[in-house]
Amino acid sequence: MKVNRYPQKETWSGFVKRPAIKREKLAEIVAAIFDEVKKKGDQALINFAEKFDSAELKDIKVSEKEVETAENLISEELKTAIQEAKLNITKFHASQIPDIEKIETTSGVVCWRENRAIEKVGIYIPGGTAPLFSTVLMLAIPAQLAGCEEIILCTPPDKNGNVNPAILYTAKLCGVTKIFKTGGAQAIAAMTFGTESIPNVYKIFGPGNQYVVAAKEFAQNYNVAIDMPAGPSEVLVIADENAVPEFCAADLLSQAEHGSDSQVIFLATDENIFNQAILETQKQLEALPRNEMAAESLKNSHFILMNSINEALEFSNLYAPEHLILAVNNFEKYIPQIRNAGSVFLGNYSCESAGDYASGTNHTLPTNGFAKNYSGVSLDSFVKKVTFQNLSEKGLKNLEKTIEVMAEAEGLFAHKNAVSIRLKEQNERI
Ligand code: HSO
Ligand code: ZN
Repeated sequence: MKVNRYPQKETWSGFVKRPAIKREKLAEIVAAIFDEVKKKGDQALINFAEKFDSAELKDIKVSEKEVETAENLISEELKTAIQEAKLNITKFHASQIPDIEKIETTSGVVCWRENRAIEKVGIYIPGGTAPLFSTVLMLAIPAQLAGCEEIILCTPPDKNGNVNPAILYTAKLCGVTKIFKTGGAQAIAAMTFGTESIPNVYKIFGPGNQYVVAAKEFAQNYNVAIDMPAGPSEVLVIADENAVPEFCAADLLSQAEHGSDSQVIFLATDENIFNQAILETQKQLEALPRNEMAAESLKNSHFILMNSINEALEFSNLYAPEHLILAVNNFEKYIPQIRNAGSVFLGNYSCESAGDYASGTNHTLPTNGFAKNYSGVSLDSFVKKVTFQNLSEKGLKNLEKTIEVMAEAEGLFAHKNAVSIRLKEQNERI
């Protein structure tokens, strides 16, 4: 970890920089994979599963029987936990369904907006070192609440051609309509073009490695939308003299254990808390099963002593963290100053894990500084908003002059005519 005490503001830009990712090579590889999937469909996916996942597959679609079996493979305790989390995530996301409000902008002119679900969405869930079934909850629950008709899920198979049972159980519980054993860029290509088994979708969600990220970017060339640009996971913790160093260390490590490229930043205003948190982080790190990964990620991480909470918040807004933890007294006071952050955790008991799993908020959040211009996934991510309007004859009359003058000034006479032709008779009557 890199330790700094009271750095000058001019040096901050060095701390907020994320490690650069080389992209050019990836684009070529991804384009070739897209090509192959477009040409050969399911067979390409079967071949890629053999090459990249060492799995021999006959069928890429997960069968009903496999889903049923999965239910018996996981403990009752885990099922209960998943159901409990689902309740909270559902409550929070259901509250995002808007009431329709019709607005009369001018007398006789009524405008409103309605949500329409994206009909077909695709969820990508990585396999590998940590099977993130919690991400299934975070994506499938709002998709189902929004009313998406087709919710498909792709995830890579293990060597035996199986999918993690907790992923299957959660997918079924949350209304995923079809599950496929395919991973990496090829899964994204399949959801983009469709294959014999996999339907094409209109929007693709979910985290993944650099190939998946590059593939999601590439998919946008084919009119497919994506949830957001991605980067490694990150947390920024701000601590004052009332923070608990053990808690801060645990929070930093919970993000660091996601991967060797995760970033964690610790900002403290109290020297004592600062020093203790550093020692605690090292101590807790040793006891973690994934400590190699976390240790690697800590190498890119900054522990910085700051002059004040206000200064720490200024730094945080510049960094725009995916997760911001405010382990400070009177946190309410600072809320208005928070500009750029994906999700904020207030007070000593609001750990990031709560939001990662079960409090109700979504854990698919903007990383890599994109909290400056993107929101995390929510119900809105699964809908389009369609506007409606109805003008009575009187309503159009009330806007007649405004529209005609503007249309004429833009030199668009058909636009002007669309109004005058409707009001011709009325104007003659007057
Ligand atoms: N912290 C991750 C989400 C997650 N954590 C899933 C545990 N499981 C998002 O940044
Ligand atoms: Zn996490």
